Amino acid sequence: MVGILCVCLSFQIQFVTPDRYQVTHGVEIQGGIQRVRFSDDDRLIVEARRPFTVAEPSVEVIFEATSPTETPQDLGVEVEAMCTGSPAIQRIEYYNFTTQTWEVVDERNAPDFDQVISTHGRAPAPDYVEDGTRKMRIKVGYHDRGVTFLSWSGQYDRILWGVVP
Ligand SMILES: [Ca+2]
Repeated sequence: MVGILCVCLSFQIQFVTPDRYQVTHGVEIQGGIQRVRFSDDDRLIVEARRPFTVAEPSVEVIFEATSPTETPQDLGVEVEAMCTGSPAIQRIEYYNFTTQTWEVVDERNAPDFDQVISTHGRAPAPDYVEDGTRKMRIKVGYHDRGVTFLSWSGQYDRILWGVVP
């Protein structure tokens, strides 16, 4: 029964790409919103900068998209990105508009090749959609854990929301 439900829901899933992004840590080397809409190895590239505190990332980008509905049944995000520095941690966070906090949904050693990571929040899906604007917001950051060279970067190929209305 659960399997049938999943199949039914997956038929209804709507895919949404980012409307805009903002580089909050690091320096944009190669940009443009189109780059993060397609999985084509044409990437948004952000060069690392040493953060003010250890808790902060060296590279971080906030992405926003518009949900087809204010009250989705389900919501997830696929992140296809990589990092040229090692060792580094890749952290993916969703903005919860109800609690007005960021929630870590995935954290791992930063992949050094385009790796597609499917993420899902723990809160009810509508919490990740802003009332009125239907805005959805995530951030993907890279945290330096001892990279020994300069000029490393976070590279974002595609960000894709899947929303079940
Ligand atoms: Ca791309």
